[in-house]
Amino acid sequence: MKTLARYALCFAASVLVYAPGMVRGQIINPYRYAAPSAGYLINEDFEGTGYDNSNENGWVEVSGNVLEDQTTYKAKGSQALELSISGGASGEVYATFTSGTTMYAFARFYFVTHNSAAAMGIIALRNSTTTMAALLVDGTEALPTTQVKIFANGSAGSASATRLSTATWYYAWIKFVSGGECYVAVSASSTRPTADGGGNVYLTKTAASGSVDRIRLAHQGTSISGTTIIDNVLVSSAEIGNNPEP
Ligand SMILES: [Ca+2]
Ligand SMILES: [Ca+2]
Repeated sequence: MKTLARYALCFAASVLVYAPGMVRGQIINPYRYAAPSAGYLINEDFEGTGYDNSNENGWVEVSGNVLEDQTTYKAKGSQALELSISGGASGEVYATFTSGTTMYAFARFYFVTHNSAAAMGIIALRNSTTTMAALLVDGTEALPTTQVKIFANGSAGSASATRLSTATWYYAWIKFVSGGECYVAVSASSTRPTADGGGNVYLTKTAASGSVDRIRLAHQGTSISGTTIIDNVLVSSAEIGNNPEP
């Protein structure tokens, strides 16, 4: 390479690696600006003060008592999200991501208390106006067990043969595909179920056509009181398998 061209290349490279606040010549740690985990649109463990800040748009706390630094109950690391409501309030927290027509999500959840008189969305894949696919727990079963349903195309499907309990960490998976068959899967083990019953939840329903750009967690309506913990939240355009990101 000719000397002039070499100087030009070196200058261009030095401009490219320089950023405000840096000492010129400092090498950028490539991991500092890397995505939190390859392939995930959201990868949130609630570690450290506040959120992981692992997606560009962050989290929005709409209502309820939302504690993102809760340390008593956690599935991964030392902190998890707690959402609790009482006295006829509602609770909602969500995060946005790049819109898609096929989307998968995963989370760990745990009921500390659950006094439900209405459906509650544990994981919902939504757009700004519509829930396209969601994992619901229904309020019609006696405590401490509760029914699980899939919500898609404007209504809930039939209940799972398996009921959920308080004081148990569950793994949850959900699939949304525009105009196609969605699933919700729940297990106390890290293996994603493909059949309903025997302690596992696996339910399917056809979704309406549309796209999703946000995940809503532990959404509680005004007829519910209780405390729900969420940890290890993942969103991807590719299917999420057994025990991801343990
Ligand atoms: Ca955590
Ligand atoms: Ca935190």
